[in-house]
Amino acid sequence: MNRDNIDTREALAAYFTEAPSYCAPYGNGHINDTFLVVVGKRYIMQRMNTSIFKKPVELMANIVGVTEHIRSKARAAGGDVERASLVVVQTLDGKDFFCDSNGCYWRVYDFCERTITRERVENANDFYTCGRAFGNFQQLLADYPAAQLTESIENFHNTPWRYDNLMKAVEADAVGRLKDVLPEVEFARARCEFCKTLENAREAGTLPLRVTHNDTKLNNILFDEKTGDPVCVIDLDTIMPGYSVNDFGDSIRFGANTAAEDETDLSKVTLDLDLFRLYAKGFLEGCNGSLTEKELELLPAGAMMMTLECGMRFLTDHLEGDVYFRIHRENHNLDRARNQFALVADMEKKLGEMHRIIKELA
Ligand code: ADP
Ligand code: GN1
Ligand code: MG
Repeated sequence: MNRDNIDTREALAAYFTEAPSYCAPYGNGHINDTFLVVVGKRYIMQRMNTSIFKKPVELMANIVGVTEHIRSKARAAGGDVERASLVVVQTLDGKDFFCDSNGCYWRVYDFCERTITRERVENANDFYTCGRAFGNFQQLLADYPAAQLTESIENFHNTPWRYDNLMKAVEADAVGRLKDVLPEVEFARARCEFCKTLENAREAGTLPLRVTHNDTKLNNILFDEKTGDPVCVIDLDTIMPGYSVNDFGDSIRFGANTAAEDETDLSKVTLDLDLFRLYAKGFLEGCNGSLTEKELELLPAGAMMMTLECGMRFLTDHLEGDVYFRIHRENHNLDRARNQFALVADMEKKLGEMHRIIKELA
């Protein structure tokens, strides 16, 4: 649904006694319906995507727990407590979320002031600091009790499961689009074995599960508008036990692509190895020596895995009629899938180079 047509009135009344002076769609997330609301000060109001996040109550408990954990660490370190993590605003009757009469779940965060979001890496150094921030984020959560977290999306980064899902969508061909995407399906099929790399390592006991962010896109980090330093990691919906190499990999997928995620001129899509190096340097520093030998060895695979998996998810959604990711034009998910597969192909060529960089940095 177009965000302009979403009825925000009930939710606004649940949170504010006054009418807002401003309320409009905001940001470029693919999943939730995000609004910027001004009632005296600025807020981010989101209608949670409950067809994707099926347990919104537990999800909000995850977010409250994790944000408080991060804030207490910022407090102990004498950091910028106010902006260290998202601040969940309560409803007028003291709840962390609101369910409207249509069964839609809403939440409100304080707007993290004096920050900006970036859709692309504009300055190489920003990507280094972004790596540090995501590496450090993982460190901050290293002692978070994983048993207290509800898995917000099952099998989220289970790549073999994503592969099987793609094959089911191929089989069903629900909206008749298969005929136009046969080369893309073949591309995925040829990498069926590779999809199992991380799950195999996990089963062999060599790859540890950690509490990870799982959606480490550049636009899920807020940068200080003056200094450019990362201030706050956002989009905490997918914090779950996961693999460090996937958090590393998803940032590379999005930020070290020389083109935007949906660029249709595939000649522009390549892996920027300088950006790869900068992010890796920051991430390793942020992780502060906590990664095992095996994790270090699998960082390049993590980058390829997240890119291939994301491509397969876009392709699946295209075949299923665009029911998951928000699209802005016809064939948008197909464009995204082709783009991700082009990046995988380039990463495959640069795999040796990626390994050399990691070895050098570690
Ligand atoms: P999605 O899951 O749809 O990606 P996000 O939670 O990432 O939703 O929010 C979408 C965008 O809204 C972000 O990329 C960012 O630009 C902006 N945003 C979200 N929360 C805040 C906040 N607390 N302060 C400022 N901007 C925010
Ligand atoms: C979605 O929510 P957003 O836009 O930050 C998706 C990620 C994908 C990404 C691709 C919950 O991220 O997994 O990698 O799009 N989030 C969810 O851009 O599915
Ligand atoms: Mg987001």
